[in-house]
Amino acid sequence: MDVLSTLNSFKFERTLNEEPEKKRITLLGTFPVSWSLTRPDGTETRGIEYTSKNLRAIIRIEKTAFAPELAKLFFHSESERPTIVTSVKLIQSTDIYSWLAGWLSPSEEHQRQGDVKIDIICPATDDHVWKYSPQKSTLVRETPELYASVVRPYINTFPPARTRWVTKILSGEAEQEAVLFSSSEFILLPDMKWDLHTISSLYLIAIARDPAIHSLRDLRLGHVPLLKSIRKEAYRVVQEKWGLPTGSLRMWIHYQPSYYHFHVHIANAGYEGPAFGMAVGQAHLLDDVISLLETTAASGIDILEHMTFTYGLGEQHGLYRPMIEAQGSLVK
Ligand code: M7G
Repeated sequence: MDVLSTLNSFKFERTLNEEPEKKRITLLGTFPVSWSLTRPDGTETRGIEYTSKNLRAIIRIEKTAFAPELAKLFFHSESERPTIVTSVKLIQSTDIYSWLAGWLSPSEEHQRQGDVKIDIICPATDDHVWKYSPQKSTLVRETPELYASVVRPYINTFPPARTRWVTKILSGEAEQEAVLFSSSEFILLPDMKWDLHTISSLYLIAIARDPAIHSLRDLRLGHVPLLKSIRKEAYRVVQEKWGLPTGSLRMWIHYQPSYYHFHVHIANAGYEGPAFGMAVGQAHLLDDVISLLETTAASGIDILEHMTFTYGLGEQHGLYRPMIEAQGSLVK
């Protein structure tokens, strides 16, 4: 089935989240079992064969940023090229101020990146539905004891399917044409959040090969060479491929992450805000983590194992209830 026919077979159920400030909307619905998409390498991803029911799916639609090279194509200019604004309507005009609604043509340049980026998760689990639903966040303090009694058992409940996308990338089964760097320690590739065009919102992910590192909590002094290698190779790649200099990247680690297979988020330093997973408490700068591990090395303490971490949890997060109940008596 071609991509458009697949998309059109989506049966809308309800809007999960509206985020006008991010020009994004998230929908819940279903795809028929015959759902399939052809990947860039020609292989197919399809619905699960053994189910006879429709597949629950989440679709996120986000307006893409304007590429800088589009600027000259907005209206008639010295260039012979056609403009990309094909229709306009005046909304209002007062004094020296006027505002209009405009419609863009699918010009060649414009088509390259698309008007919208559409993310599909199919079949979507309950965890996905909770993750993409709007919810109030509460701060919790995770002591090493709470990690051992609440968080670690929570991580252990995850079936391998939860990180199957990671193992597929690491084994070479998925996204191979996109890989930017690969070594015996980690793999570097574009994050699915990136539209692959807009350099100002460049977003890469480095995934460690060692499945024993579940999160920030598991990092030890022995992992510093891995962390430094991620930092070095990320800078080398973005310099060679996109001409971005040292200092142009922000690299961070989420705690809590959604996926407990260690990875580092790498984004253009100019791309920031809590909406992009950089909230205080959630995002830990890679540089700071390296420094923390090195500075405390002499004391012989595995610092990240012994720290108390404070972070926000959405009320639908799997850890929310157990953490709130367990920490109640500990908050002083
Ligand atoms: P996280 O900190 O575990 O959770 O990061 P978050 O999603 O709450 O940030 C996982 C990162 O992996 C996110 O930045 C995702 O966008 C990215 N990601 C997730 N999946 C399922 C894929 C995928 O299949 N391919 C790629 N390239 N990136 C993914």
